[in-house]
Amino acid sequence: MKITNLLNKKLNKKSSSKEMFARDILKGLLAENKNISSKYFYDDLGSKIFQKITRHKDYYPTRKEIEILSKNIPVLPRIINDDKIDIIELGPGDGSKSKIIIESFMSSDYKVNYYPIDISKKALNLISKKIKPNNKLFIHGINGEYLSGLKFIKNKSKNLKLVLFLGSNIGNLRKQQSEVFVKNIKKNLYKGDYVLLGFDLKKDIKILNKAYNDSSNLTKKFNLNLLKRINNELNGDFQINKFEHVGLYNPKLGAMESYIVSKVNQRVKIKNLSQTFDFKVYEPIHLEYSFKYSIDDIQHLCIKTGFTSVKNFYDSKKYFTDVLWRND
Ligand code: AVJ
Repeated sequence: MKITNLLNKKLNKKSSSKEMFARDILKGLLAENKNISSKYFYDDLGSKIFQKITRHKDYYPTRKEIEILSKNIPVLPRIINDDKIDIIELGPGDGSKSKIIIESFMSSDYKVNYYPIDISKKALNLISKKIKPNNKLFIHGINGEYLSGLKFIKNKSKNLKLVLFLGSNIGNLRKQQSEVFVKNIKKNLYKGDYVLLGFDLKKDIKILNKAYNDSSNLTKKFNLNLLKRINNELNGDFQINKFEHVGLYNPKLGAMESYIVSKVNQRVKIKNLSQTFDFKVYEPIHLEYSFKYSIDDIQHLCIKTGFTSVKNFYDSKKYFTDVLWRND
């Protein structure tokens, strides 16, 4: 698989991303309401734990989305109705969903160019093991930010495009941010191109709570791994067992939120930040929003961003939806 590196080559990449991590942690832990961005979950161990979460019985989104894709995606090649396509995936994960989509286009005799875009080179290597090129399938990994990857591909090829942003990754963005993000996707497409977006739907709160507080404590491990990451990369001395994980649904926001809560009054030192941080007993650190959408919320986003809704695909329980929009 060909890989293009769009990350800043002038700077030493490792040190610059590490510096950004340090800056963000310092800012987040000095804030009035302590917080750490969920984008930092995915170091090597974090990505592995997330993989396990996606296969756990309490975490329905991945299973439901695979059900949707397996059942419905065979109609996509007919709806799109061409003989070649650029499939661009923002954050391909382990490639199991991508594979279903690519194969359905290939069996409809399309020539497919598949462009997975990921900030992590490791993620791209995983994809190159899982999905192999052939005479109908060309694969070109883009190591970089989503939007710079999209722009690069737009300049390179005028083929009809289908952008995949699956797994309800959009749920990590606040409503305002998601609007900006989808508008930016649109700017990097031509007229007639498509996007397929995965949204987790609003549902019974008990089901949500189970999914984000799984019975094997994988989510807890996933969240607390952030403290481990700070210990490893920034020389922190967090005692992980003195913190607890809390996942809860905020009905006003329509989002699952996760927090780490200090179990005791304590002081933590982070050497590389030359700083100590005081935690009061029961003081929270906010980690993640996972926004849940109603059909109306999704329709609203579609209209606001100027796309045309083509079709919504659902699993049998309507827990999740993948929506197909066209850039008219
Ligand atoms: C990867 C953002 C889709 O919000 O469900 C899983 C991350 N957090 N369990 C989600 C996550 C806790 C996941 N996304």
